[in-house]
Amino acid sequence: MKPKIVLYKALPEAELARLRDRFEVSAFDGIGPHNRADFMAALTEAEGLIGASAPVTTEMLAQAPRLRAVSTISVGIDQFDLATLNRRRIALMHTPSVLTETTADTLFALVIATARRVVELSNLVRDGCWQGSIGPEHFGVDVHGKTMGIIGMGRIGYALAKRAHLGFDMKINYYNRSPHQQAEAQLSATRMPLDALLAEADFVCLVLPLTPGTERFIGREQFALMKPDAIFINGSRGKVVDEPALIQALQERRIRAAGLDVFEVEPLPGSSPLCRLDNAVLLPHIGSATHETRLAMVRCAVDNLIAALDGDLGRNCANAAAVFPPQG
Ligand code: 8YV
Repeated sequence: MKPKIVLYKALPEAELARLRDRFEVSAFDGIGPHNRADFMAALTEAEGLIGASAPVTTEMLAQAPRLRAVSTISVGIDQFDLATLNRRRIALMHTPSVLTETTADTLFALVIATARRVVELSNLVRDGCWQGSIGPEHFGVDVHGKTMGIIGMGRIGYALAKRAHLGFDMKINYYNRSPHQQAEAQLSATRMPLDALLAEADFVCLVLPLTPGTERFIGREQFALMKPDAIFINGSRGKVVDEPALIQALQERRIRAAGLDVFEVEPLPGSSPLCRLDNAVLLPHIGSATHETRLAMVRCAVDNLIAALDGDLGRNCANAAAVFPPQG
């Protein structure tokens, strides 16, 4: 009898086949009103759960008494009821090792796009408004040689700092709970208090995970500390920022611009004031969204689930995120 698992995200056929070889799979393409009842029913027998882009709630876990492992196709684990997973010693696996570089590429794309007003000026051309040589009213600002303040020097923060320092001669300051020896040794990065980082940075890049301690970590007070020509980049989670305060800072030009890949509410409603700001570059949460990386994430998540349900968490322990059942 194959263990039963529930899948809540559409997978490439080859990866779905790998799961079906080993497990009895109840497959759902997302979780919504149209399939929630069937999803909840499938959980009752499930020993494993795999997917992404949907909260796995306390109610869902209560519906899954046999659950032994959850494998998320993401690095973020903020959509899980970690307390329940911990209490029930359910393994939560994620995919940190395969999306770091792609996500750092996306964040640096936002740095360039906001600094040089790429979207705004591309639209000017598309709209037939390019009437002659571009004047100062359309100039952007340099990136090379400027100061980048990174809030959260983890894997993605370090990959971003590499691009900035080694590729663009940028000075790297960072705010982190602990020192990052490699960033300091390899990139001459300077760890400093948040207020000092905000006051000095030309580019403030937020790369913290969303946790109860980081909700609305950047708000009115922090935006007020930033330089008026500072550019704010958010590659963490929307809820790590006080979004109304960000909107006000942009509307009042208290900061120059923002490049955002994440939002408090996703998808971002078209009615959001952010959609009407010419000094905001908005992306639909595409940090890791390349063909290569998303396939690598799926493969990693499938490997994680197989290892966890084989009872061999040590095989992929680098991807063990939040809880690790007792060994043996
Ligand atoms: C997710 C992300 O993979 O990995 C994360 O935490 O935010 C994205 O790269 C995506 O949102 C879920 O598929």
